[in-house]
Amino acid sequence: MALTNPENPLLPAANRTGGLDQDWAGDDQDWWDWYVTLAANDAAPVDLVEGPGLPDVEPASDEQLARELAEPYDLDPAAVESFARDAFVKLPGVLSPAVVRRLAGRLEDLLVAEHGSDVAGRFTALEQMWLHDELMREVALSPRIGGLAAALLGEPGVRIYHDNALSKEPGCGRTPWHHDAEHFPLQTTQAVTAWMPMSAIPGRMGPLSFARGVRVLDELDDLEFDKVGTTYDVAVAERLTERGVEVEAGPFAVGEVSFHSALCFHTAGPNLTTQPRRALATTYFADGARVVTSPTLISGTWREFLPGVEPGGLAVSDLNPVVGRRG
Ligand SMILES: O=C(O)CCC(=O)C(=O)O
Repeated sequence: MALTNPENPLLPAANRTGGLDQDWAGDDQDWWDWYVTLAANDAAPVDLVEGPGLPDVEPASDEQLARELAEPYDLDPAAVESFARDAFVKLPGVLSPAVVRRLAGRLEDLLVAEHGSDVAGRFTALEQMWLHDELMREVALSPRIGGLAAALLGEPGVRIYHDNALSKEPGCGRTPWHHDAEHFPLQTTQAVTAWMPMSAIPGRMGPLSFARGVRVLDELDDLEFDKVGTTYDVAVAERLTERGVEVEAGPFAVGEVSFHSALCFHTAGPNLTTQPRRALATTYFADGARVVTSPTLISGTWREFLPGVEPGGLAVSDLNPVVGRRG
């Protein structure tokens, strides 16, 4: 059911008047707390079931982790074609269970340190972990992951926009339908996010789900973003159904990583398990891109990710090294 609150209490007071063409007035966690209110959810309460747990293996050592994240992935040319056609691809075995186990442990520590443990039902996030945590730095600057981003986009070099931890806590509802071209304030759509689950993610835990097709945006272009309620999310879902757009909503295996382009419409279901649904998500964009001239509040705290870069400027700062090169 679509909801339109004339005032969304999670929208910062400074953003309540006016349209989208304004800077986000809160911090990154405020953004996520607001953003998930834009998703429609079934009203009926559902019992939470046990999650899959973390991979049942010894965590990787520092050396194992660094070696694996530096090694190129053997990318099947068919996967490059399907990314170009579908706007996303899910790749098996990008991370070993031991590396996932090690990262999941570190992520737990970082999230608890930032948000505490009383977070049931929320979507808790962390950004720019790579600036202060060695393991997260290995992931964000990984030649393996960055190389995949460059190869899938067909770009000689890609820069990091930001890293992210996305923890959909037990009982948290859906992530609204969206595409990232309006989230990243970039003049290019040559941008991609690697979404790296920190466990297996079965259907009831809210795996990231993708509308298949690089031209899906053409079907949805006329729909108006709703900054206070769920009308946009509902309208996208209805339109996708009407137009027969296929949605890939399958589970993720341990070590499987998805890459979705800025053009890809995606959503995620609620987390109906007792385990947090956690993923690391790193976004890359084509070297040479510029920032749009009018970033919107949907771009959240973008200035933290491109410090010193002004609207219209070249998207380059000390925090945006080139991390991926096409092999
Ligand atoms: O993790 C989620 O539920 C949403 C993530 C997302 O939208 C993204 O990484 O682009």
